[in-house]
Amino acid sequence: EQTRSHSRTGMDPDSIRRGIVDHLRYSIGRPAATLRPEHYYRALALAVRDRMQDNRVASTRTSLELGHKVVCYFSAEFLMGPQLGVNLLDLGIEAAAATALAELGQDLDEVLACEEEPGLGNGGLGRLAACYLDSLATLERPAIGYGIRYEYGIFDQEIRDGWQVEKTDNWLVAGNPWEIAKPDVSYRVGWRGYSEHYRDAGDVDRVRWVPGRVLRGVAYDTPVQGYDVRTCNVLTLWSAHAVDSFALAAFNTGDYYKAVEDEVNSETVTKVLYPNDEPEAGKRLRLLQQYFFVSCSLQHILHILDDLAGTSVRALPERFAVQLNDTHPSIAVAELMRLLVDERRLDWDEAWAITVATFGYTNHTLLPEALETWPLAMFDESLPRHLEIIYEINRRFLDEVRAAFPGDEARLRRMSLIGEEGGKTVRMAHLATVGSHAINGVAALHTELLEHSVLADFYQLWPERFGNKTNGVTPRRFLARANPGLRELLDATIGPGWLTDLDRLRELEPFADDPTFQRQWREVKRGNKARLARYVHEHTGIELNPDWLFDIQVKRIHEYKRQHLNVLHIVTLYHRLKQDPDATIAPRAFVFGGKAAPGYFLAKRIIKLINAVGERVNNDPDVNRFLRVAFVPNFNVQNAELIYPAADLSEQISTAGKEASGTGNMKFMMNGALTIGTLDGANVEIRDEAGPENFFLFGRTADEVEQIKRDGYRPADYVDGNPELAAVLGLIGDGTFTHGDTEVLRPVVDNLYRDDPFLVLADYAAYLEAQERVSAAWADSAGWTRMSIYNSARSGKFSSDRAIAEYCDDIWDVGPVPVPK
Ligand code: DL6
Repeated sequence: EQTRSHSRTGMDPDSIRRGIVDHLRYSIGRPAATLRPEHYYRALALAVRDRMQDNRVASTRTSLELGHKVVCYFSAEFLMGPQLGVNLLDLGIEAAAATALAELGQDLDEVLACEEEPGLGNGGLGRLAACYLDSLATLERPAIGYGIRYEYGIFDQEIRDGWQVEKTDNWLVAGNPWEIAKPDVSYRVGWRGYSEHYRDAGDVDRVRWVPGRVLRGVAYDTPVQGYDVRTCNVLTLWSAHAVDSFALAAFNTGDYYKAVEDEVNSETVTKVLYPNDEPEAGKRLRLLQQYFFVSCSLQHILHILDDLAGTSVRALPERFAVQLNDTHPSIAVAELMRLLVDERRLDWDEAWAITVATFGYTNHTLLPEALETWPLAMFDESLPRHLEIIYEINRRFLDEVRAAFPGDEARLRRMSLIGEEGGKTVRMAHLATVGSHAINGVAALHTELLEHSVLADFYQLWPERFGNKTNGVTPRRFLARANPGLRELLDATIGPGWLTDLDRLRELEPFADDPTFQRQWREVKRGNKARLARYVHEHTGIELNPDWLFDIQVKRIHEYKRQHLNVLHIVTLYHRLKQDPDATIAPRAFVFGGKAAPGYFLAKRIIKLINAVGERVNNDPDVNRFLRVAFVPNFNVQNAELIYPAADLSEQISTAGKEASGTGNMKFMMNGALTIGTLDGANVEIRDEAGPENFFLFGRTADEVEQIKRDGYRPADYVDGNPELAAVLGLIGDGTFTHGDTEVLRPVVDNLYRDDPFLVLADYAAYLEAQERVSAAWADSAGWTRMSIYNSARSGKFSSDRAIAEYCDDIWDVGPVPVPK
């Protein structure tokens, strides 16, 4: 048995080759002559999954047998990215797999390129969840990620005539070799209906919910392997189905069609990811999605608890820590109360103590329009019993507030779980806050703003519940996988081990001025730039010169992230070059990437603006010797891995106080880019770590932004006082970049001139000045290289391993559980 299992899942090239061949034959089943790289991809993925499953079984056994606490990360989004490459890295079998494939006449890179990435997230929030799963496994903490198995993830973006065009992302069409369907792990989830009061056998008043509709959730499990450890955790995603779909068919053919219709309707619940990076109130299906995955997950957790011999539901907080990733899963607070009070018949106080001890809540946004609320009437119709529970939570909570702040009626109104302004609503951030023992922001500045603005009243009531957990990103994917050249150089310079102890990058500092090391550093960067240039050329036809400064901004397109400020700089340079034919500037390639929410009018115009300016700049011989502009279509995890390592300059230019943290800023820094940025989100800490001399700071602070707004901001004043800015806006508005069309970009110019809600014009002059400092620094190649080395060397804090260790110590109380090899 031992030998058999060894040969089936051995880690040597021979066993892997046998695994591939077996899966080609038994799982894929195509004649040898018709096999293409995508078939080898699936066969290798299945062979790798087999090896992870061995670890998964051992991990489950270890954590259950030893009675350890498990982290449950509830998130409506997990932006996992391609799996094969990182799984090979984590298992330490990259070389063995390459050899095995070569023996079968296949190239690993070509096979890797066949993977369709699961885009089950919009941006930073979903990608953070994926990085955290990676670190939990690598730090050997037992964990389950719980989310939604969307059939269609974030749309694919095409650029046509400079405009974003959305295409559905049919990621499951060729099958998903990483997941294992678990039809036997299935739960019923109610919806609508009414509550019924009754007396139980012990003569106690009880309530039961009689749902009007019922769905069934089925688990799909994806193993999540830790790096260089045996721990393999799991991501459980729920898929919606009808209950007993065809049961009616036997009785009545008319009902047969009704039953099929029910099946189709039920499946729509997990059909598609909502493509907004900030939530949008009022979408009933979205509320159902949230409730659906939360209910399945909590039922699953209670089920695991029931299966543990001798463990009562009262032990929930000792065995499970549930983290709410933003408010999307916050209905969990009411659902757990329902499960405990209505179904498990605990009394309210005991159930509430368990609930609060179980949940932690991470806030990811301060933007008021992004704080999730649900219209009360819609909520009542959809989840009537939950609304009753929320009313009761609110009644008791407001009593507590009244006792702490007697006579403060305004405070009660501000803190209530029910909002009154503009029609009654359920405030999900308040529900999450009241139902959690720990509440955190995602960067130091963000947490401070949270404590003093959006959640100030709650902070005053329970200061001890608040804390900061600055985000982090996984160096396995964003350094080792994305930047193999740098990985090799690091191994050679500071020796192995840094990949799980990123603070060790500090050992690079003594080499920062060493000419040989500097040359090697520049060679790696140039190679990465050449690699990106090839990709850009292939996908846009635009040629970029890898010897130029690569100035990159990739992230969701949003006014507060201010891609248009970046464009104003480009147009300023264009204008200067056109005005003075003798002018020269340090040549720069500007690279953009990012998706706009399909309904976000201005964000889509900003994409058009970037592409229109790019078209003109790239084709004008007066300027294209110095400037190029490329928009990389369909920014996703896969092409992100090519983009971050190629940057010289990272654009982090959001209006101060608006970006909760940012995580792209960390990925750029790790890969040696210098940041031009505002004092916003984690930029503040990036600058602290890198040293102010290695960071290009500009712009108003969060306090100044608020002050300007209080004083009555008039953007036109900034145009009137700055002829160059006036000329730049004039060029955008007068059709220079749009073949004479003066209407296309008018909304962008008008918005800036009249409202400019994110202070683009107020920060324009400071941004230009900072960009001049960038150009001056770039002219000194050794100086720039030193700053680049310092940025990487000091990026250790931004590893998700550090962030997860803090969550484990301060919020979850979960220690390492090594799984014996
Ligand atoms: O915390 C992850 C990420 C932050 O880095 C970004 O700064 C922040 O904008 C993003 N927040 C959201 C908000 N979505 N909602 N709600 O995506 O979170």
